[in-house]
Amino acid sequence: MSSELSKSIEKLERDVALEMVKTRIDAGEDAVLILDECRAGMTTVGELFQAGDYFLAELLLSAEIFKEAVLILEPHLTKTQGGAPLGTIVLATMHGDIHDLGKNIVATLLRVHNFEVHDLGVNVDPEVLVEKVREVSPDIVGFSSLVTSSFESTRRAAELLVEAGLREKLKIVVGGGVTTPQFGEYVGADFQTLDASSGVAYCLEACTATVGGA
Ligand code: B12
Repeated sequence: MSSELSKSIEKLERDVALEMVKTRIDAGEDAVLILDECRAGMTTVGELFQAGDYFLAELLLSAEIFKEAVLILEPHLTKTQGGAPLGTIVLATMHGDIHDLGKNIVATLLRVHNFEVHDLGVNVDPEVLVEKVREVSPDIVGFSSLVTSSFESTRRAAELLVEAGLREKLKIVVGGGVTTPQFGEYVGADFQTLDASSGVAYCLEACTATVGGA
């Protein structure tokens, strides 16, 4: 996907990008689709960084632009339901990884869909995650992973859930730009995705099935 909006983010044209986001949301376009285009721009920024054309400063700047775009879009992600929460989710970016933009979007979308979300933040130790799972008995644990340096701690957290006898009571979902189906298998996840919408769709299905089948 390479739209004008993705390109303006890729080129770090803050004002152009934010103006486009405002104009398109005012014209009634779907906030989630606009977010997806912003994310595509971020992916290209990552590729430019990897190629040595961009440096950490550019990564940081892209993150700031993205955050501002999210601020504009957030009020337009309307609440779909009321009443009792559909399910409980513990979300975390594990030890070795400080990326949180994608995780924060997933958290917002899940709340919009009436899930109770416990977001543990970034650089989370596996033991801390397991403690939270013990405390709140979630239906789903969601791991966000953007750097390979967090792969091991993510897998360790999943292992600890098995060892604690908590694994069979919940589903594990992994997402984030560098994840693959192979990484999903490595962690023993039930679902792996590169986008928030399909992640939310999976969570909705998993919790509806639990409610219906219980
Ligand atoms: C912005 C950015 C940063 C920012 C992060 C700011 C922040 N607050 O998050 C800063 C500048 C801090 C940063 C730092 C670093 N970064 Co960086 N960064 C990026 C960049 C360009 C964009 C990431 C992003 O936010 N994308 C936008 C969001 C919305 O997309 P997303 O995270 O994929 O999330 C979506 C989906 O994946 C999904 N999702 C995400 N999580 C979850 C969870 C669940 C449960 C579900 C269902 C769905 C889901 O939903 C989201 C919305 O659709 C990526 C490039 C890329 N390809 O991703 C590199 C990238 C991730 N960074 C990289 C690197 C190397 C680093 C550094 C190590 C650089 C350095 N030398 O210091 C450090 C990391 C330090 C650390 N230990 O974590 C590499 C990682 C390579 C690798 N294979 O490990 C990448 C891939 C760039 C590259 N191509 O080289 N980075």
